[in-house]
Parts: sequence; C-alpha cells; structure tokens
Amino acid sequence: MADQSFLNWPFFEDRHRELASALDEWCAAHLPVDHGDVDAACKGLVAALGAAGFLRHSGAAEGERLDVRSLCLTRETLARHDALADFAFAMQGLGMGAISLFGTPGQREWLERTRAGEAISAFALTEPGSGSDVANTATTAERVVGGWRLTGEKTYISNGGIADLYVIFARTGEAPGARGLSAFLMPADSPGLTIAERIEVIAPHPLATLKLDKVFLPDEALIGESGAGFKLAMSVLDVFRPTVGAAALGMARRALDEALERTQTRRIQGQPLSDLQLVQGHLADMALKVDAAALLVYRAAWAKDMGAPRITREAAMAKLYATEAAQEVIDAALQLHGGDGVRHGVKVEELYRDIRALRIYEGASDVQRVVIARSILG
Ligand code: COS
Repeated sequence: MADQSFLNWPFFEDRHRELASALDEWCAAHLPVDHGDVDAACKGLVAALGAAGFLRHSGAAEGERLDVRSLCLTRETLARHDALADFAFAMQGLGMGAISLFGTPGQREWLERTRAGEAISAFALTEPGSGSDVANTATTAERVVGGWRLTGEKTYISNGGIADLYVIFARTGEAPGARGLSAFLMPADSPGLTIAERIEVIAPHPLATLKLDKVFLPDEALIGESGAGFKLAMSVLDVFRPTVGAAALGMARRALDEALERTQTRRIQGQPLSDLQLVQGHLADMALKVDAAALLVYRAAWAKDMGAPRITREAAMAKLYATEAAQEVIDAALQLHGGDGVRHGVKVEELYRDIRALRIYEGASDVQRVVIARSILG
C-alpha cells in the first residue's frame, strides 16, 4: 500500500480523504484491465468509472465548480494502479474542461453524459503545424448562415476514433495569432469529420488524426466568445496541467513501492539489496522527489480551489517537476530491478513506457519552463 500520509496535509478536507480511500478500494478490485484492445478497454473503463460514480469528479455540473484537488487525487490513485484507467478518466475531464468552465446550460447536457460515463469526450487543439505554438492554429471556422463551417486537420487527438464529441479550436479571424481563435463543441457524427489516421504510440491508447472538410456547426456550438479561444484553451490547461503532474505522481509512487518491495526481498551476498547504502541513497532520492512533486501538485490544486483567478505559474511548476521527477524515479526503480526491469509484463517496464508522454502532452517540459520564466520576469 502506497504512503497515504500526505492526505493529512492541510490541502485536504475529509471528503478528499474519503474519495482517495473509496477509489483505492475500487481500483484494487477492478484494475488493471486487459489492455489488449485499447479502444474496448477505454470504453469499458469509462462505463465502469461512470457507473461507480467517480467520473462526476471529471467535470462541474451547472452551479458547481471544478474541484481540482479531487481531479488530482483521482488521477494520482488511478495512475498508481493502471495508467490506462487514468487516461480514460483524464480525457473525460480535459475533453469537457471548456464546458465545465465556460459552457452554456445546453452544452452542459453533454457534460451530464460524460460524467455518467455515457459519452466519451476529446480535446482537439494540436495540429500538424502547431503543437506548442497554439497561436499558429490553421484550422479555419468560416461564418455562414446559422453557424460555422470548419476545415482543417487536428492530430495527436487522444480518444480520436472513440470519442462521441470533441471540443475543437479553430481560427475565426477576429485578429491574427492568438486573438483570432474560437472553441466549438463538435459531435463525432458531424458530416465532413473523418478519422484520417489512428496513431500507435509507446504506451498504447486511442489516438488519431482528424480531418475536417467544411464541417457545419450551429451557433450554439460556440463555447465562450468568438476570438477568445486561445485564452479559453490556456485557462483549461491551467486547471488540467496539475492533474498531469498528479498522474505522474501516482506512477512515481507505484515505482517507489515496486523498488521497496524488490530491494527488501532480493538478496545479494547474503543480505537484502536494501541493506546496501548505495541502494538506500537511491531510495531516499526517490522518496524525496515523490514528496516534492506531491507538494507542488497539491499546492496548485489547492490554490485554484481556494479561488485564485489564475494558477498559470503553479500549474506549470507542478506539471514540469512532477513529470520529470517521475521519469527519474521510474528509471531508478527499473535499474534496481536489474534485468527483470526491462522484461515485458514487469510493472516497472510498463511504467517506464507509460510516463514518457506526460513530459510532452498538455505543454512539453520546455513550454512549462517558458511559462514559469515569463511569470517571474513579469
Ligand atoms: N490564462 C489566460 N490567459 C492567458 C494564459 C493563461 N494561462 N496564457 C496566456 N494568456 C493570454 C495572454 O495574457 C495574452 O493575452 P493578451 O493578448 O490580452 O495580452 C494571450 O493569451 C497570448 O499569450 P502569449 O503571448 O503568452 O501567447 P504565446 O503565443 O506566446 O503562447 C505558450 C504561449 C507557448 C505558453 C502557449 O502557446 C502554450 O501553452 N503552448 C502549449 C500548448 C499545449 O499545451 N499544447 C498541448 C495541447 S493539449 S495535449
């Protein structure tokens, strides 16, 4: 059982401790799932997490606010048991993040379905020519009678191919660059929308390139104000970046647990590996990184929940540190497993692949450094 003492930190309330304990129990009974068919696995996970009630933490219903500490605790706990379960939960949150923060009552009807596990959502921002550089978005939304026509290409879209709806960003042209983008709610069965390619990655999950050929979306599909899409995307990422840090934290905690188990049972020259001071040094560094990551992640989540209007710097620090530290912790855990560490089917080998994308998606580590530097330079 992973160290749960952090739950006594002042960032948390009793309802958070209850959530962490109930979810941990659920995970022990239901995870990991078979990853053989990732589409089927993700659909099953969304349905199961919805039925168990945990997906309600992925979005905010009318009159509610997102609770970022609950989002983070849920991701941390799921990621400690099964990274694909974390992915399934996380995408319901990120996909609907714009609706949770800015949605109209009509748009929130979709949110009720994603929070119940009855619909799957996706966040479609990245394009072949703009990953980090969101202001360079090329997909266009042309104004037509009664709505908009969207044309372009989106890539590396998680849940692409299995999603029921996408929150998509396109250029509406009010101004050049960041000031001319808007966000839209796009059902997956919209005529003109096709899946151009399914993408295989290091730790498999549903991922695709989308093509849009004059996809019509009605006026009601616009989220927030036209021209405000860049700031809307950044506001969503401010909330969800600490949750990426939380997922990394869950993976790092699991790696530390695996390393503790391994080094206390594996013997070398008549003594457990954990009796060697060099091994203890690694374990100490790993535990230190786990606690430092947890402090940054829950500081960011707590600040947002306490009503901070923007947590851009705290979110960037949490994501940057927790994902980089988790990679180091997992690498050290793998090393302590010797040859077994690189065998398929051994947990640390799986974690080694699972963690890698977290240093890239929702703003690569160097983008987070840019964000932090800009904030301290004023
Ligand atoms: N919240 C609200 N507003 C924000 C904001 C935030 N977090 N960050 C920037 N803005 C505002 C700025 O204040 C600025 O407003 P004004 O025009 O009124 O002055 C506007 O948005 C443009 O900001 P900026 O000039 O900083 O934009 P850049 O084009 O330089 O982009 C980075 C900044 C690189 C930080 C941004 O594009 C980014 O985060 N990229 C990574 C994207 C990403 O995470 N992709 C992954 C996709 S999801 S898997």
